[in-house]
Amino acid sequence: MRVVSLLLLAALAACTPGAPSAGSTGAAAATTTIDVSLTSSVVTATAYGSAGGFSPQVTTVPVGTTIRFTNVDSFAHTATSISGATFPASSPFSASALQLFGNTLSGGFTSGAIAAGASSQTLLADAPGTYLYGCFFHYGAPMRGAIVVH
Ligand SMILES: [Cu+2]
Repeated sequence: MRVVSLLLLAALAACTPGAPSAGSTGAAAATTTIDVSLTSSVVTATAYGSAGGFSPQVTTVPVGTTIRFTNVDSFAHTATSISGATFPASSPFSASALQLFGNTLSGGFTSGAIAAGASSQTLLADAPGTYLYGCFFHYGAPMRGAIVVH
């Protein structure tokens, strides 16, 4: 009986929660969360134009990071990519912003409508560059942000 107990303990120790899983290669990619909230928005001048509604408004991450948008507001928003180096004066979005698309920053993306309390798909910061995005519903608020990948 004593031997069986010791074996059981050894087996439990081998699968301690939080231990690196067998077969993992290198460090796991970090995930960065960008909070989405128009309610608590502070409009800020950035190198790309007025930003707001996302926190941080400019997110800087290394290549390989995973990005996720989490809606901490009480109503729906999107995070939708914008091409170009500065925020256009008027909304660049069409209704396609509401159809979830993309899983990399370089390929373009839209979360679709993220309900209150929900999160977007994850997006891989796959290539260096500056990636602008905004909210389909509140672009003019302004509700816009940038991700700088280095
Ligand atoms: Cu919005």
